[in-house]
Amino acid sequence: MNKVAFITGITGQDGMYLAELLLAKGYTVHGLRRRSSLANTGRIDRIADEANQKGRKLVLHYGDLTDSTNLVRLVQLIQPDEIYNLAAMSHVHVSFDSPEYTANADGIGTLRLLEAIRILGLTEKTKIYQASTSELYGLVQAVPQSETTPFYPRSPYAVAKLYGYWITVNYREAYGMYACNGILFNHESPVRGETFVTRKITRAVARIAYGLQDTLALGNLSAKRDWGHARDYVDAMWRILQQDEPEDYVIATGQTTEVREFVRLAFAEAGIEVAFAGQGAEEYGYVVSCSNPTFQLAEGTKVVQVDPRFYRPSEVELLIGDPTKANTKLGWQPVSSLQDLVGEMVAGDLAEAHRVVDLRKLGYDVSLDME
Ligand code: NDP
Ligand code: GDR
Repeated sequence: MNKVAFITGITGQDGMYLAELLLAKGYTVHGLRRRSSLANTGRIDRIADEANQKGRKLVLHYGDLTDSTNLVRLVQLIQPDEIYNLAAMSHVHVSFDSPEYTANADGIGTLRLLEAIRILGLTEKTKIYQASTSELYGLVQAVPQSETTPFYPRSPYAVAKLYGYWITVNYREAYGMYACNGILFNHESPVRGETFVTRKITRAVARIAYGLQDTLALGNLSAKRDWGHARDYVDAMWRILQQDEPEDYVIATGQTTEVREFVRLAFAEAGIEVAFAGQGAEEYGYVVSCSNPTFQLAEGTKVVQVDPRFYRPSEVELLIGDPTKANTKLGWQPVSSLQDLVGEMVAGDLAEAHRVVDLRKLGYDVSLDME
């Protein structure tokens, strides 16, 4: 019998890569989608089509992590072998604007799923993966951060995820459930949400290169993140649920990079050398040289500026993970380097910007959302 998985957050970045992975492994995949006024399945439409063609099964169900009865009904219906709880209000900055909703979806939402398993008597059958985060470490206590580093959350998002982390541990200990946390450090891809800093940067690089946008406005350029590729990280999620014993794991590359450096790398992928000058809110990035003859960017052009609107009320300055446990126990290693990741993201956004330029040349009125 093929295994059955239930993925909450299937329409998000990780949901897309995980659905693809599990379908390729022969799972029947069920996903939770929210009702929205505009289509929100753009990331998984291709995967659903491919699944259809190959006779694989992908089923989407309407629902929401804030709706207990709906979750109980779906878990009853699906009878999953594995649940991957990826759904969340996942934007750290936005969580300061919507703290209560974030607590409800990211914190209590996790409890609702665990309770669904317990109420339905599925504790022996159903394993659950909880999408925990390096944001739990928050204010730096020690680096690199491992499974034993103390937590100090710095945002409503991280505090909500802290509840999700501990309630998962508690249900494992109290009810013997196979419930695990993956403490994942930042992971990105060409389908990363456009308001996370990496995608915001790569999309702006492409638009600036093609003359569709003048400057890229950013907040804290000095924050450091341990960035990996989402494709590698969903493989770790799956491995976490295939072990003899349920445990929690840090998933990271072990390397950290400043936002400022990510900007430089992204522009360099388009053949544009950028340097920084000035300090604090006055800092800016300018073109040193442009080796790509397609792009008309004069030396000295200001392409990056700091906008304090993007500063956070409290910031996480430094994340660098220690993935030793995952390396040794799960046999997990990231495949993509940061350079591969940046290259893939910039290539995707250059192709998109080029398409816009071509359509405009043909007379189509293509507008750009400028989040
Ligand atoms: P995304 O923001 O891309 O996707 C979030 C998903 O959750 C979307 O499918 C979204 O639906 C769904 N969702 C949001 N709120 C609800 C709700 N109330 N009920 C049901 N579904 C909801 O996130 P990622 O794919 O990047 O991340 C996946 C998970 O991993 C998240 O929990 C995130 O917090 C966590 N995480 C992410 C890391 C990263 O670097 N990417 C690192 C560590 C943890 P819709 O499409 O309709 O908006
Ligand atoms: P993060 O990711 O908060 O780490 O959460 P994000 O890409 O939003 O920020 C990373 C760092 O970049 C700084 N920054 C900016 N961030 C954004 N979004 N926009 C800007 O303009 C900007 N300028 C500078 C931020 O201040 C921050 O220091 C992500 C999410 O996927 C979470 O769900 C996940 O849990 C963590 O990663 C691990």
